[in-house]
Amino acid sequence: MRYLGTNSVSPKNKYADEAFEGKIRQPVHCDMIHDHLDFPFAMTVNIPFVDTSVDNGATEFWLGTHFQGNNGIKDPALDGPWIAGEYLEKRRLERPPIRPPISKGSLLIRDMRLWHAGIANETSNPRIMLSMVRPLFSSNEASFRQLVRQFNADHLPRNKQGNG
Ligand SMILES: O=C(O)CCC(=O)C(=O)O
Repeated sequence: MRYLGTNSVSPKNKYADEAFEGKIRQPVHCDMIHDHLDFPFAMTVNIPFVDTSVDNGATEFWLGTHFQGNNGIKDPALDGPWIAGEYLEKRRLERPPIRPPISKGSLLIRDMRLWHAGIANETSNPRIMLSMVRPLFSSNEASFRQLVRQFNADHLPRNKQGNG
């Protein structure tokens, strides 16, 4: 479990409080700052503890972006998982983001690579949401090690491929 009580990437980063009234929106990001694998490898589960709506900052989702994840498109000027503006603007023209209302207690399960952002809460009631990231494979599973070997073979120079 990453946090309970606010809903942001990390309590340490400056966008941690967008769940409360009057805060700024998060930059668009995928979960986790490391480069992503090219296949589904982790899921995020969100459970809002209050009904979410556009007014209280319902999360913005960029559908279809999980196929790309964050590979090579993080903003190098910012210290974080944030997607660079040029990629956001390109994607916005292809398929703009959505902000669906989500009922309290719903389970929202998404590929961890999906671009998303928490939005400023315009109400005086905190928008509380539980957020958990779970791997889809155990790192001991042969099938997972095979996928990582294949990924490395496709993406890394031969001297950096290791044994997977
Ligand atoms: O505050 C939000 O709605 C988004 C939180 C978030 O970035 C996450 O759960 O990974």
